Amino acid sequence: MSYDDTGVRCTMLRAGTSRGLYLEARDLPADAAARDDLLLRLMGTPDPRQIDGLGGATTLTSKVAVVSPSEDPEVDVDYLFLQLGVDEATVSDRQNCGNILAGVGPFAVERGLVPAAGDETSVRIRMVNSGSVAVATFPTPDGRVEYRGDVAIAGVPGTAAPVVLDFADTEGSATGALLPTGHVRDTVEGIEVTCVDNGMPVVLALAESFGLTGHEPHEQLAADAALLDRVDTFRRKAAELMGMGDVSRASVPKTVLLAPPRDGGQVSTRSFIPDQPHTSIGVLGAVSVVTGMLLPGAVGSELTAGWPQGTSQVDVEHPTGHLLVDVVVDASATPPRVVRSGVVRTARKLFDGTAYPR
Ligand code: NQM
Repeated sequence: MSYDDTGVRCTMLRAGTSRGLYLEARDLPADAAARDDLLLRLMGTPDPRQIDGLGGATTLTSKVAVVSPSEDPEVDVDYLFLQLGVDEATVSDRQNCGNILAGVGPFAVERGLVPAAGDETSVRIRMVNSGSVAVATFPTPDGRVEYRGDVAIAGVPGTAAPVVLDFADTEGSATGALLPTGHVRDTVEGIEVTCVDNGMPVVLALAESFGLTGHEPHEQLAADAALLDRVDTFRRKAAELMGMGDVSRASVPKTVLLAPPRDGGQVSTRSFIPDQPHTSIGVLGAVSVVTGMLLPGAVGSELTAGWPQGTSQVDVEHPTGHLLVDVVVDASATPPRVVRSGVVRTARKLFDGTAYPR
């Protein structure tokens, strides 16, 4: 079938601080190469402006969720995340996306893949990229998804209904281990790092190791070509230690630079995804950062000394505000174990209709 004439049924949602195209697997070609070609043409990739497609000229708005009913009785739907390039014709399934995940439950109810269950519906979602499961809970009064609400998240104007995400089995999502190098601390290019993967493989280093305060605005980091180059070389070397091989064309691992907080949070972060600075921070990226920091001896663990006792919520500062994550780690286990992780996001349906590839 040619999609050029018929187009393809597609929903666009803003989910967390990302925006994506949500499609049902049954509406797409079964062959992965044909599917990827169609998605690239829908998004308008490759083109730095994506002027002839639905992408928003950034990686955070060139994301796709492919959703299908699951054959596994333990979950409701399968969610495959695909990261499309902007100016390069790449489609990668090597990472999860916790922001796009926030739209999967509402999409599944909208499409009748999962029935609404009273005032609130919980959808069990398998993240196909890693095999791990998340439960998304959101309001569904009168059997319809309610996007309106009073929860504000940094990086998104206004307020919307909460989508609560609880993660399970995210340890080693892309690398097979919470500590992919086997150590809590390593040295890469003379810089002390902690490599950790609790949903997203990240390389943690102190911002001061890169001659930064860790409070620089996004625009300043984005304009610093020498820094971006250095971060990219650094993460490629770290990826080798993490057993990830050549990641020159992969969107993982991410680098996250840490600094003491300065806006009432518990840590300040500057993330690179993978070689451009993030305007905020990824969801699973932030979960992985906090997980790493909670391990004794890890880079950044010294910053946890003043963290309040009796709560597992951690306020992560990023260039455009705060992200609150909930992480419990059993650091006394060998190897350390994640007990719980979660986060609150919001989502909003932008359109539902037929999208035409170029
Ligand atoms: O870490 C960006 C985002 C992400 C990924 C990226 C994400 C996550 O902000 O779970 O959400 O790391 O490329 O959407």
